[in-house]
Amino acid sequence: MPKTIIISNRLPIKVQRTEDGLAYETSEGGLATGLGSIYKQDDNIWIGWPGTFFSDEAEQQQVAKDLAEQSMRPVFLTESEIRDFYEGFSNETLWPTFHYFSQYSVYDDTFWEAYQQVNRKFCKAVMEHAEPGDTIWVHDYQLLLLPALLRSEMLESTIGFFQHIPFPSYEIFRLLPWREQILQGMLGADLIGFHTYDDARHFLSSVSRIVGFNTSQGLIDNGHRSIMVDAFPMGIDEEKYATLAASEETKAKKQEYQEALQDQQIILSIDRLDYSKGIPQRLQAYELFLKENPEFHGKVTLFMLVVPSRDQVERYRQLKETIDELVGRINSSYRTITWNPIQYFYRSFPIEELSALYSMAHVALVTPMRDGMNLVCKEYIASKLDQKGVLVLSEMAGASRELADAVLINPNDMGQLVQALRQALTMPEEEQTTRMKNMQDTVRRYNIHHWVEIFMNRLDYIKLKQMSMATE
Ligand code: GDG
Repeated sequence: MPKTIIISNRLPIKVQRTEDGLAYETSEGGLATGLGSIYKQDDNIWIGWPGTFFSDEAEQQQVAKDLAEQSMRPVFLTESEIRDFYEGFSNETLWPTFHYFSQYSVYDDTFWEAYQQVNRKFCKAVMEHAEPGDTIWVHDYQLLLLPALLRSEMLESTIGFFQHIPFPSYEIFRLLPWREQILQGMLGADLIGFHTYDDARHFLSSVSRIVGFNTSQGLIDNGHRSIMVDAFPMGIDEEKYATLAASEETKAKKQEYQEALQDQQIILSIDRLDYSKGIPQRLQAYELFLKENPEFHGKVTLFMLVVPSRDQVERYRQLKETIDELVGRINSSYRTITWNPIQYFYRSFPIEELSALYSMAHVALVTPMRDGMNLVCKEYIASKLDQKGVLVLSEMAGASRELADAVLINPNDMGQLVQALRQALTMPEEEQTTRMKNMQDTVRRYNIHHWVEIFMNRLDYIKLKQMSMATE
């Protein structure tokens, strides 16, 4: 029976060596939940890196055997591959360019070589399991060359590709020395999905200008096949967040936090450490807000969670220092014996505590400079069982296209951010509820399961269309 193969750089599990042998920790991420309904069924599988280096062959065999029981197949990467392919080309070349920080991009042939080599390694791993008739779904910017590599091995197969980060405008994308090879790599797919129509439009424009293919109404004609490009805004497992928020554990945590914070108004900020998330700009806006609104002193707390990420990369280390300094400056300037303007944490929280923070926060401050979608804001909305609370959201996040009832801001406009904070903290309850209800409807309807379903349906549709065009 034909099967579905999901491929991403990381498997939805982390394998670790412990004193008692190998330990397996499954991911709770949204993608893992959504695709769980696919890869755990029938003979379907998920292929990716297990997150730890294994050079010993016996150990690799053990990991492969254990993962096979959970429908996963590992691709083992070496330390130098992770350095040059992942930290290098993926995170120091593609990530900054795709997030409009091209001045941070490193153009290094060694990185590019490693990127090609690892994409070929993934292709080989897929070919060990793929059979004619299988459906293949490749995820994200680490594997942009994989669709074409797979196509050259299996001309007739059904290949979908989804990019979780933005696709920049042609003027930015064309700065990449390997722009054409990257587009050709993606064009091996039958369906190419992005979070927003703007991302899809930018991609189409790059294809027509750089590769010269005809593009019309979301279809690309490469001379052999019709390739479909469309927007699929990713949702979350809304039910999971609503259930968590109603749990006794979350309620107890919420009460504990509220007592500790003495019923202050809480502004919540949660991100991975990344310059695309606009954390320093957010802190500067909060500092200005405190300066201009002394009546809020002692009454409001910014609860800021920064989750460690990519801290081997120098730019991320610098960003961490900038944030530390800003938090120190703001707290030392405004704190009193009984009040701290910012509660700052540089670590990851268990999901139950995250849920308590979401459900107690009066305001969620989500102000990325650029973000493919941003799931944190959707998780906040799903956790608001009492339908109170305000979302302040950057126009530069993909989520802003769906959440028109948020207080939308341009993260570069300090004055507007300060104004939005004031508006959020003083918004009448009735207005909060109206806005929250509308946003909850959207988050509930367009959840992660809906996202998976429409992507897969569209993939079937384009395949059928290609076949009917071939027989015409
Ligand atoms: C990429 C794109 C796109 C955060 N802190 C903790 C924690 N988290 C979880 C959140 C959320 C996830 O991490 C972050 O997701 P985002 O979507 O906000 O951001 P990226 O990681 O940059 O994701 C993005 C996404 O892919 C999906 O396509 O939306 O634009 O950049 O789920 O809950 N989870 C736990 N503890 C924490 O402290 N357990």
